Amino acid sequence: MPGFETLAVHAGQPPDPATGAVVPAIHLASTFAQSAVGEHQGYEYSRSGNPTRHALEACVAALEGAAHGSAFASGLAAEDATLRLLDPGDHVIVGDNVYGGTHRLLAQVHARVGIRFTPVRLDDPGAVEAAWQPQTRLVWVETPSNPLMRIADIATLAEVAHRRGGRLVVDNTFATPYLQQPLSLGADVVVHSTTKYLGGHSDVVGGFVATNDRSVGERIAGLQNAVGAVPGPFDCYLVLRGVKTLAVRMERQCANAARVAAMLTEHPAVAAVHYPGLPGHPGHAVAAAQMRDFGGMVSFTVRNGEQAALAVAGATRLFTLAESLGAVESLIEHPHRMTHASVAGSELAVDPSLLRLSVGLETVDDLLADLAQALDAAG
Ligand code: P1T
Repeated sequence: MPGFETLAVHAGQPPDPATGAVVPAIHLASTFAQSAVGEHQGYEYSRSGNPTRHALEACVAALEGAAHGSAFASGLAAEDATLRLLDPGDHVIVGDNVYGGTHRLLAQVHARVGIRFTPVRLDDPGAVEAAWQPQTRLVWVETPSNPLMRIADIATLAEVAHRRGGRLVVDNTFATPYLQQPLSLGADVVVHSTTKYLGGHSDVVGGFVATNDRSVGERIAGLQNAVGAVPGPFDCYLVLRGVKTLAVRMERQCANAARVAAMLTEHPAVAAVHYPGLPGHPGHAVAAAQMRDFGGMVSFTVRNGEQAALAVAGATRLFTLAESLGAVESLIEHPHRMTHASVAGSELAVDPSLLRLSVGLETVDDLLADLAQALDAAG
């Protein structure tokens, strides 16, 4: 089996046999000629299948160790397809700290067609057992979670889900397959926002579903075609291009994030730092066991409350104030008012004094200096 970096560069994209081109072509065609009715070269219509999309699907599936992979127009489209595996009356146990849009998708879209869900702290497997209902079909976990960086034990949750007759879905957006391969730990389905580390350059929105379960893989591919939330060929090309450098980007982003987390723990304006690489993080041991490194995301609370947090977010010069994460440039955001505004006011609301950092590839000393001046000025 080739190594991760080899798969990232080559899986699904051999040189073009017709021209020798070493990068996959962007096949813009929406339709493909048939020599007789039903006789074609594997492609009929680009919603059903597109060569550039297939290259991406083969590549990311290989990185996740998956037999089946389907690309979607966004992370939420990938999540939506996965939730459509359920029937009315089915119940989902979902992490109580997930991307705000994931909760919104459950609460405002799937709940309307009879899907029920219970948010649970997933770093406590006992809480999952306690929340289990006869109709529970899925456990949905983000690890590390957005934005609190909580760690859930994937193998333990898979064991609980399977013993009870359910499936485990892991949103692997924060970790990426370079740091963590949920299917090898027992998860049934992996979902991604490829908008983040896989794309890696803040220039494309996309999603992905990977699985080794044939019936799930076939249903997801069927939904991709039937519902039609497919990414365009150029978007597929951008994600493929990003994936080639995933390993080297991730290594440096982990190293930079570790330095940022260490610096924040020392700063007097900071109350708490959430980074699984810190030995005091409650999920440190599990993260060390199931991840290659601890990731490029860090969140922290400031001592002086929401106004101080907003002031810090407005005072950084190198960290750009923006939603999203996982790209080459460093970002700062205020989850309570931005990415998690859809849960503000609910029991899942995020602490208003929390800030989230996506640590990028700039010179780390510049990043540290920028945070220090912003905290000194505003914290
Ligand atoms: O934005 P989209 O590609 O649709 O992906 C949704 C999504 C799914 N899962 C996780 C863990 C995510 O973080 C996201 C999107 N998150 C942000 C935009 C953000 O800034 O947190």
